[in-house]
Amino acid sequence: MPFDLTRDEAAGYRLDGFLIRTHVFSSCEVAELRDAVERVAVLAAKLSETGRTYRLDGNRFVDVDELTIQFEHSPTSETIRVIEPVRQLDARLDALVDDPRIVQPMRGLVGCDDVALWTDKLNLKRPHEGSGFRWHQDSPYWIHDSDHVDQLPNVLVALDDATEANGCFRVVRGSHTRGCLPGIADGSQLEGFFTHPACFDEAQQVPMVVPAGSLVFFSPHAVHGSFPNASDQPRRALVMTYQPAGFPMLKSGITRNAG
Ligand SMILES: O=C(O)CCC(=O)C(=O)O
Repeated sequence: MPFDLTRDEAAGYRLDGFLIRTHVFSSCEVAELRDAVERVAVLAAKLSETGRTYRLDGNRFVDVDELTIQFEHSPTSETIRVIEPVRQLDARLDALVDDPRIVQPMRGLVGCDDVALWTDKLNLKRPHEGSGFRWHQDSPYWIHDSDHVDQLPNVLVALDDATEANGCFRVVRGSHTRGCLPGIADGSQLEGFFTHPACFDEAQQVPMVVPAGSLVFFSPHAVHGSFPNASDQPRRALVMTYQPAGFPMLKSGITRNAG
């Protein structure tokens, strides 16, 4: 298949815990995806008026059915930070789940001929306001809901040129090899989910400085995060997570096979 992983890519992913493909989507496709995520941001803002609001470590979250909308961290901010899951809100985003440029390499990373979606999110990282993500693995979030947590690789779809200034995504090279790592213990509500700094080498972080339309595949065990967006440019990204076909998605319990 044309988009299958090459042997070198598969070996690099096993070693590093991530893999980059640049210029996968054309500028026209990126423009369509940006329009879709902005439609979804407007819709999510409306939906959030009807949801259940709560705070974790002081930050505002709103749940509307299976949807979770996170707001930026300044106490009165109305700016959406993350929407999860998101693809069900827009046909263009739903279609992306089946894109062969994503599904074919995903089959290799999941290790199955057929794959399904596990979860997906939109990170908006707005200019000046977009907050950082502390170092974490995704697998500790999912271990209680999935019995195949090793088979939940992610793909980040870059919707803007990502730079150090706008808070590009970062992965700690080689941090994925020891399964779920212990969390920090700083008394915060989410402490279990932020990886203990003694368990990985921050100096091995690799900034994913990639053009819009690129893909970053990364292991569910890879320690990753990002710094705030201090620039006047957005750094929007969709992150989709796959699994073997036939299993239900994390939040909705519906099965969404891909491809
Ligand atoms: O987009 C980012 O900077 C971080 C994303 C992330 O950590 C996540 O989606 O789990």
